[in-house]
Amino acid sequence: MQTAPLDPTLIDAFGEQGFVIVPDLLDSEDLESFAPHVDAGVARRNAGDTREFSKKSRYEQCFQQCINLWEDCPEVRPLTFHPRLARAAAELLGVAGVRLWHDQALYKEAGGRATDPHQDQPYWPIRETQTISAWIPLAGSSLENGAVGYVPGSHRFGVRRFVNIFGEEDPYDLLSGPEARGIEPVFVEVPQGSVAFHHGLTIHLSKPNKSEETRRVHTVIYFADGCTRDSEFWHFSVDRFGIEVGEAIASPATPVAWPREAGDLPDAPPDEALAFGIRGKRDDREER
Ligand SMILES: O=C(O)CCC(=O)C(=O)O
Repeated sequence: MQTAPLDPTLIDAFGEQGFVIVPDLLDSEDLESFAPHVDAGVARRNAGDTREFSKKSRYEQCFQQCINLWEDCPEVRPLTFHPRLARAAAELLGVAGVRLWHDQALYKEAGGRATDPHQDQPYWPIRETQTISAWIPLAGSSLENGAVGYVPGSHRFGVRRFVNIFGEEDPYDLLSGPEARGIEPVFVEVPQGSVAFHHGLTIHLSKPNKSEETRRVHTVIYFADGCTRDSEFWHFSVDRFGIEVGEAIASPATPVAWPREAGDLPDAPPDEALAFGIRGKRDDREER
């Protein structure tokens, strides 16, 4: 598969704003063929959950979060390791290579609540801040169905604050605190095939889903190859393979995504028991 370099104006915009929408990065036909497999993975992970929506936790009402689908859904693997996504991530970060931190489906059900403002990086024990997420709406996102909003430039504010958005209490509000500097988030609609990238330190949130359909999104989180572990903070992306504090994060849990030969997909790690982030739900964690 051919990949092309990104338009430099997109790279500049990402550097300035901490987020950017890359238009038409993926083919709609490709997404249409991947989408049923992501749907199937999400359905399988949630099989047996017969609760009414109103009985779910505050966190579960934000979205169904299914981590590391690439490991147990081989049909999703080519999407997670799609060379156009990974190359774009490396170019936006300005690095030669990136590894997968983890992927995750974020399915916001009809009636799903807003995702509270947060930064991603404080959930990860990665010292360096060369981290980026690709947010891929399988059928597009709209202001009605749970569009994401980003506080422009917030990745450069010097803020790295843990916000527990997954508990039962209203979390600390990053937007009304001093951290966001009073700057309003910019909400973006992402058409099918386009991909929204945000930096790990960008303050972001999403709108509730007021539509009748689930907002179906797959995401892929990357970090620059060479990044190191910064703390004992437990995380399935490092602890499954015994990456020690200070060591470079490199193991079968976090394979190189770019550069990588087209069609060369990594094998899933062997330890299935911890593979899916079951112990890694963010609401189980202590505040750092
Ligand atoms: O999909 C959402 O509602 C929020 C997305 C998000 O927090 C993320 O991709 O880091």
